[in-house]
Amino acid sequence: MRDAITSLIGTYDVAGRYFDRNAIDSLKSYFETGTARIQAAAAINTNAAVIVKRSGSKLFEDLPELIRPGGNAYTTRRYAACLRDMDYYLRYATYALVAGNMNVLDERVLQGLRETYNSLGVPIGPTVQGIQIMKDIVKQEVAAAGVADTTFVDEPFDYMTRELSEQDI
Ligand SMILES: CCC1=C(C)/C(=C/C2=NC(=C\c3[nH]c(/C=C4\NC(=O)[C@H](C)[C@H]4CC)c(C)c3CCC(=O)O)/C(CCC(=O)O)=C2C)NC1=O
Repeated sequence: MRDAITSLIGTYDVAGRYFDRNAIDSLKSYFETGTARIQAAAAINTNAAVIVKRSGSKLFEDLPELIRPGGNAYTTRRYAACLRDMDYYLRYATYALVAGNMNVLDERVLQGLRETYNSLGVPIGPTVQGIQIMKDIVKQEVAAAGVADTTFVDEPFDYMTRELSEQDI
């Protein structure tokens, strides 16, 4: 699992080089955004259960067929599995935000996920929609916690969306 620092060191070490201007700039930006990333993590931790619940409710409101007979989240067990997945996405997005690097998402969340979903008939489009709904709710919470620019919060959610949506050719 890598974070912003270890991944930078890895890159420069492979080349046997000292940090150059680019490296210093990205280190600067990592440390400058540190407080905001930690504030975001704190806001998410405090509100995680509510964020998951609200994201699920909004998703099922937008796509009610998911929880009707024949829908993938129909039955209590599958409804709960869906919300549990949303909770995974939120928790790992928080780790990625703190790490300043998306590698944890590849290693712990996305590897083999599309195949699992396809084999269980879990629809990718609605899952992606759920992740995007959650992103918006998280950004509201982070803004409410006093973080002025919440743009950086997009990255892990957009990353998961992109990786999940990508089609094998
Ligand atoms: C930490 C990394 C990690 C992830 C991401 C993960 C996902 C994951 N979601 C699963 C199932 C599932 N995932 C969903 C999710 C949904 N169905 C919908 O209609 C919605 C669109 C969506 C919720 C947004 C459902 C309903 C199941 C159960 C499917 C079934 O068993 O028929 C399964 C199959 C095994 C199980 O049921 O536990 C896995 C592995 N597991 C992991 O360990």
